[in-house]
Amino acid sequence: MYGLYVVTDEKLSHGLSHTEITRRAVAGGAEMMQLRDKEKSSRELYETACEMREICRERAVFIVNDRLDIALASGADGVHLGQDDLPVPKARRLSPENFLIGVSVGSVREAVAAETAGADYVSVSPVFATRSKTDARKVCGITALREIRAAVHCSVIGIGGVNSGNTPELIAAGLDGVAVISAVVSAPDITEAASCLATVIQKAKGKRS
Ligand code: TZP
Ligand code: MG
Repeated sequence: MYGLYVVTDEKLSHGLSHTEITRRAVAGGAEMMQLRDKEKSSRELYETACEMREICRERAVFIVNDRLDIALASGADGVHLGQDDLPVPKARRLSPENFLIGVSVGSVREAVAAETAGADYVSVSPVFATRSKTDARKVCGITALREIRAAVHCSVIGIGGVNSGNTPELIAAGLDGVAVISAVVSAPDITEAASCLATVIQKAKGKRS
């Protein structure tokens, strides 16, 4: 878990659906997939989540962004919450055993708070500048990322402007994995891009141990 974490986005996929992105990314070695869509109706999201649930079964961890209701209804493995979403303890109380809860954080204070509240992982967000999220907060950078890594015991991933070029330095800084949209979702060949990035992560983890 946590190696390559691909977040779906139909606006950046040159016409491919969430499910098609998922099929291709999982075939390339994505270990985690997140359904992220701020526009679909609840019914549409639910139906997409159910399809992604099936594609990921036994092959990748399936997470839903923002919507705990959709995550629970579709049988997802977890939910990813931002600072303005449901509080972690409330989400935890409503969730089954072993359900994963991830939280976006931008500082040591937020990371410690998320861990204390019961998050399974925190996502340092955005690590680098990104054009994929219009309302992204201030860039954290590698120094803050190291401080966050040192401050919590839970899994830590990074998102925002991550690609195969900067992944080695992120993994060397102690990240458990990296989350990406455009580096995989916008690539001409999603499976190949996922496979390349998964290999870069594996190699970088190998150098660490
Ligand atoms: N959260 C923080 S940055 C971001 C999200 C969803 C977008 C990441 O996209 P990309 O294309 O990998 O920079
Ligand atoms: Mg959110």
